[in-house]
Amino acid sequence: MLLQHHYQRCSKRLSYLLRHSHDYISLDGGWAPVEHILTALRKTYPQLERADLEAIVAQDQKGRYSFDSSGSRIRANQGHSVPGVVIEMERPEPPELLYHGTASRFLDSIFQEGLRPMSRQYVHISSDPATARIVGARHGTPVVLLFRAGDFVRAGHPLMRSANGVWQAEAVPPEYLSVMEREGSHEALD
Ligand code: HQG
Repeated sequence: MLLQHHYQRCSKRLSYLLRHSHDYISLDGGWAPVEHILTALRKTYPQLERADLEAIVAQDQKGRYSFDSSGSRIRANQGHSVPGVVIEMERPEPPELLYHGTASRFLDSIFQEGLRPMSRQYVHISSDPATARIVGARHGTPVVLLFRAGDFVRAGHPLMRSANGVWQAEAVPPEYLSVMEREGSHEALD
C-alpha cells in the first residue's frame, strides 16, 4: 500500500495517463485497463496496490475518475486532450447562468474570439462562482465570467455535463459572456 500522503501526486500522474496519454486510453469511452494503469503507476510507486487506486478514485474531491461496472477498466470523467476520445455525456437543461473561471490576461482574447477549448476537447464551465474562481486562479489573477447558458442552449448550441458535474461546450461565442467579478471587485452583471 502507498502512504496517504503519496495519493495526491499519484492522482496527478493518474489524471495525466487517463486524459493526455495516447498509450492507455481507448477512444471509445476513454477507458484504460486497470492492470495497464497499475503497471504504469508502479514505475513511480512500486508499492502501489489496486486498493490504493480504489482509494484515490473514492477520495477524489472532484469525482475525476470512474471504474467501469466490471472494475477492470478506469477512466477520467472529463478533461481529455487526446483527440477522438468520446466520453458519453448527459445534455440536461442547464440553469440560466453558469460561470467560467479564467485569468485576467486572457480577457482581451476571450472577448474577441470567445472561449475555446485550448488544449482540451471542451471548454470547462462551472456551476458556481466559487469553483470558477479556483479554476481561474490556476492561471493567474482570477476573473469569473458569467455565461448565459440558457440563451446559449436555446440558440441551438450543444452544452453537455460530465459524469462529475462539469459543464462542457465546444466553444462559447463572446456574446454569451460578461465579466462578473475580477480582482476582488464585484462588477455589474453585464
Ligand atoms: C482560457 C481543472 C485566451 C480559459 C479545473 C482557461 C477545470 C482562452 C485556459 C479544468 C480562450 C485553458 C479545466 C481564448 C479559453 N483566448 N484564453 N479564446 N478561451 N481560454 O486548464 O477551464 O483539476 O485547459 O479561460 O477544475 O482552466 O484538472 O482549462 O483559462 O475543471 O480536474 O484558456 O481543469 O480540473 O486552461 O480548467 P485549461 P480550465 P482538474
